[in-house]
Amino acid sequence: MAGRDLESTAKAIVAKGKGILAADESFPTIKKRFDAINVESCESNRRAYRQLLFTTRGISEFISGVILFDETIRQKADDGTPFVQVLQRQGVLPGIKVDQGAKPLAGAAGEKITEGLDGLRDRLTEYRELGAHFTKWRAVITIGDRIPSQYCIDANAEALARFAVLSQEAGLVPIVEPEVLMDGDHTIQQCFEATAATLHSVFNSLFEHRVMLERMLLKPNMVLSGKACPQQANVEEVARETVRCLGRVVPGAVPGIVFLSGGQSNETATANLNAMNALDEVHPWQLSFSYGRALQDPPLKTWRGNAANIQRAQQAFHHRAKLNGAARYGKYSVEMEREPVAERA
Ligand code: 5MM
Repeated sequence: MAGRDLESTAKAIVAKGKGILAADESFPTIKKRFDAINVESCESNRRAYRQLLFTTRGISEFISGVILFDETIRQKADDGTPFVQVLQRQGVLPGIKVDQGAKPLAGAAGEKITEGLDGLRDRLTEYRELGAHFTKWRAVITIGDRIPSQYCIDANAEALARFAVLSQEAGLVPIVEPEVLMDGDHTIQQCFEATAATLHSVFNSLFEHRVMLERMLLKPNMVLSGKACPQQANVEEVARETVRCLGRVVPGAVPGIVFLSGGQSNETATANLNAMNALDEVHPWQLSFSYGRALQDPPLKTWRGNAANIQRAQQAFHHRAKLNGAARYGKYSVEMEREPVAERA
């Protein structure tokens, strides 16, 4: 029964036309985002900002789930309603980031390992009681001079698999996020190779750790040229190479792939997802989004910590979610970027 529930939850998260809002920025990351708009990163500002996002009317048409941070899953709206309930009333599933960040990997200069396995079983039980339906763990893989090493890839894959099987044991759908960073001057081909090697190792570990693939989701990077690569692959190439890479290594039992945006512009992240869904080829998984920056940039920059801007910020968030919803069908166009934004109270 629990198994069947997890399968339906995983499928509901990647329902047609919908994707995930990643609002799980840890303290250092949200501080970086707030610094950019000159807003102090204190508990009340973080609560006010997350409330703005979660109370945007009509988001459940395009957003199926929200990934929360430990502080956020315990916070309440102005009227005392826990955020978890605010989301549930909207018809949006609350999830939780359970990793404790990427730290330097001993013995591997320039590479990282994600921590957070100690005590995870107990934390998962608590998150489940707080109302979470799914979990997320991010591993970071860097492309550079003779990296990523197989050692780094395998160590992260092992941790991802331990996280995933513990989540399923706790009745939570794990979102497995191995991110190959787009920082650097590598080519799209180098990204393809690093992504394929990473996913190969991740699925090997998931299998060895007895993770049920039907009850999980994968959150990978797209296959892209490095940010500083002089030869930037275009949208069609990114779509083709990403789907070709995933086709080699992601088993068909996985119900959905929810891409991270990874520092792409809002428009590019939407256009790339759209191009993948518009491809004239059959694949077994739903191709969706789990964007942080590419969904939050417009509302964040509109809000700027001023309560008078909340309504316009919510309109900006709703519009960005709607465009990504269209990209789920391959029906997004650049002209939609300029369409008038609907009034919502
Ligand atoms: C890669 O980051 C994830 C997706 O966000 P983007 O679409 O902006 O790339 C995101 O869920 C990420 O895990 C959090 O935003 C940041 O987590 P930390 O723990 O680094 O603050």
